[in-house]
Amino acid sequence: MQVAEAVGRALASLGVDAVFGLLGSGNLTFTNALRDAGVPFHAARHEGGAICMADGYARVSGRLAACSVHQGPGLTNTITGLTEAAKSRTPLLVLAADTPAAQLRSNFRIDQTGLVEAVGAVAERVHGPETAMADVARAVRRARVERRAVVLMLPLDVQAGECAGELPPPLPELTPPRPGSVDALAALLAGADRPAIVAGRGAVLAGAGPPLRELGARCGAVLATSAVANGLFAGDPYALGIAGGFSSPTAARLLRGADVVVSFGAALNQWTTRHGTLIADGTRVAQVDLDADAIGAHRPVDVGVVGDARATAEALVAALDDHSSPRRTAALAAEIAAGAWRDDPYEDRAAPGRLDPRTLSIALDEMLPLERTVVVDSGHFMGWPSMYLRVPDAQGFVFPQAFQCVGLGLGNAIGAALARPDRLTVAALGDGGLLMALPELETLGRLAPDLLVVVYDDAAYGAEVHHFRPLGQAVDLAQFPDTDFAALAEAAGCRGLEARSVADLEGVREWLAARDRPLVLDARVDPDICADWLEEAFRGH
Ligand SMILES: Cc1ncc(C[n+]2csc(CCOP(=O)(O)OP(=O)(O)O)c2C)c(N)n1
Ligand SMILES: [Mg+2]
Repeated sequence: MQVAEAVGRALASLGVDAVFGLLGSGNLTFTNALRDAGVPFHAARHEGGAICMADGYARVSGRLAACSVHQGPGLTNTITGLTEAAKSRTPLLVLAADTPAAQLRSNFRIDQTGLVEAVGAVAERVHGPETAMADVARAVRRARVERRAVVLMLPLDVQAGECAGELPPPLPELTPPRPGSVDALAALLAGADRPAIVAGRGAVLAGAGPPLRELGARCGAVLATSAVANGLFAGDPYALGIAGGFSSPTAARLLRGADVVVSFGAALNQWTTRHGTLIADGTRVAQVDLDADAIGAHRPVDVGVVGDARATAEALVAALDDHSSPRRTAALAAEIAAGAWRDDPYEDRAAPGRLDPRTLSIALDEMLPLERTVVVDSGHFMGWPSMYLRVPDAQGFVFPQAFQCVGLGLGNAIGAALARPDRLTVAALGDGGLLMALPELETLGRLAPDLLVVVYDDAAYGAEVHHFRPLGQAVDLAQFPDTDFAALAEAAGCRGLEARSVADLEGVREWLAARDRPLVLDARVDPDICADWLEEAFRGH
């Protein structure tokens, strides 16, 4: 059998669940083989969109997604989204054709390995017909076990070779190293008066939600997440939501009041701690992470445990008394329940013909079904959907911000929507972010997943305007004439709706009843309303 075909079949049998990509001569044969083996292929219009779709699909489904690209430019077009996936530790595969080693003068030739390693992805390769199946198995295993974005290079001459197509026998399942001892951490929690647990992406990837909830009950902790892990503790009466710039005043106060803070798979970086201000002086801090070098990287910690978040949480549950802690009182639960963002009073400051982004977000939160996946792009607007749109669980929130890159939201949302067709996907984008991802508007119209795009449209790179205007700098280079997103949407086969008032949002309600095509809601927000968290975020610059 041809290597290309055998590779496609092998990837399907190793659990690749969906493939996103853009076809060229170098990746057509193995992609066809994958499709023939029953793995659905979704065509993007730019490889930069395809990689984001694979990322969003993987984040929401927890299954292995792949992105199939042509050699050379097909791969370079993925690099920004690949960087995000690598930094976010999304387990995924990029299947990249590659120029034959001997074709020194090919136009397509670049150092593909050097390129992807430079952005933190793992470079793997199908070395030859004899090793092809072992090479594929190794790439899949590294993506899964190491939780990494792996790029599997497939040189054209190797793809054209012949091989038997038999996979090596499966390796045993790996269990992450169990922490040698959690005694010090268990003692710290047992002795705490007001502990707080902060869970991050490592906890989501490990599936640590249930044991962390139980641990919280046993030690009496309040529960919070970093922004990327939003939703992990949804529904728990002692869950504060997001720790960091997006924390509600109540959440921030309770976090500052903690005497012990334990992070599970969260970096405790400037965002999660608001430049350290959410952790009061004298608070004892512990950190659990799979990577030793993540522990203490952003701030000093008193106790460090190298271990998987779920395994460590389970070990701690076993080490603590098997009854709920009296530290969790009804009064505390009531205080938390009353302290969500949506109950925080604010003054609607929108100019006529414009929406206050808070009013917009709250109205949408009430209108949209709770079974939803919220995907948030990067920009000044990004706090509003993160703070005001409730999510049902951690899979219901996609926050591709590890590279702090604008423009990844639409692709992530399309991938997320395909992974969870049972939920409405809500893509919260800025006008700048949507225009950056514009090729995928065609993909959105063509694939027509159950998806609502909300454009927080200030006709500007608002983050830059709000950052630099107060400093007395000219900001006109970051401001633009209005874009008619509703018309663009209709042209691409979606529905389009412009909203300048809460009354205009009735159109969303009408769309919800039909939901026949994706809707792009061009929400004309007041460009002069600046988010409080932004000032905080810029303090580090
Ligand atoms: C790829 C990329 N280019 C530039 C930036 C710098 N940047 C950060 S936010 C932002 C503005 C994004 O505009 P928009 O999507 O409209 O959101 P807004 O800030 O207006 O809410 C820019 C240009 C970035 N983070 N990523
Ligand atoms: Mg904008």
